[in-house]
Amino acid sequence: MTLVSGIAEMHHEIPVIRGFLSAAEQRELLTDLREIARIAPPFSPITGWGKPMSVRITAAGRFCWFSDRKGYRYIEAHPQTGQPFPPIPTQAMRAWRAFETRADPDCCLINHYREGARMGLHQDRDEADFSFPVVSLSLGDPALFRIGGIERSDPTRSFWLESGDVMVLSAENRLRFHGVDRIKIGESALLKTGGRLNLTLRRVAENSTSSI
Ligand SMILES: O=C(O)CCC(=O)C(=O)O
Ligand SMILES: [Mn+2]
Repeated sequence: MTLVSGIAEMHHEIPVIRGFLSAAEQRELLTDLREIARIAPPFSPITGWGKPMSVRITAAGRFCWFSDRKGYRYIEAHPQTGQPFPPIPTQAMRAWRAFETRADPDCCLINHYREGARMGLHQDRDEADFSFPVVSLSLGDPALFRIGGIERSDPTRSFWLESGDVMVLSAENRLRFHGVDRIKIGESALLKTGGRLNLTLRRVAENSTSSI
């Protein structure tokens, strides 16, 4: 693995590249994300229990993760507009290509955490080929990220993910259970209204050839 910039720290053997995105690159990405949110407005998926998730999501690229009472799956059109999702932003694509050059991602899931939002412990296992990583980018307020093993009951460890950090879940880390316990609201000045954005770049389909 090539570490393009910043210092890699190992947390539970998970590579986190602190400050992968410079302040200017974070602002550039945020500008693109605002445009994406205008075209593909963030929504709160409904869990299998019928409760809306506390995180609001949207996506760039071919696929967006989605959940309703029927279960969860990847979708190719925005649930409200019916339109395809916009292209993956340049800075996000750059982050993926720093770690994976065999093929581009076909999904950039965008999670927005406001005060009180969290994400329960889960695995990312709805993608076709686990030999491709999940590359995660954090923007805005810090998140207390929890990661365990490949069984739900395995012990977990927590660390903070901050604005500009990139984390790579690959190889033996790809199927570890993980989640976000809380956000430290008001720490970062990047998002005017506070909160955190998390982008996860993924390769969902076996056969996606383009990056959009
Ligand atoms: O927000 C994060 O850091 C994790 C997000 C996540 O696990 C997911 O979207 O599947
Ligand atoms: Mn996940």
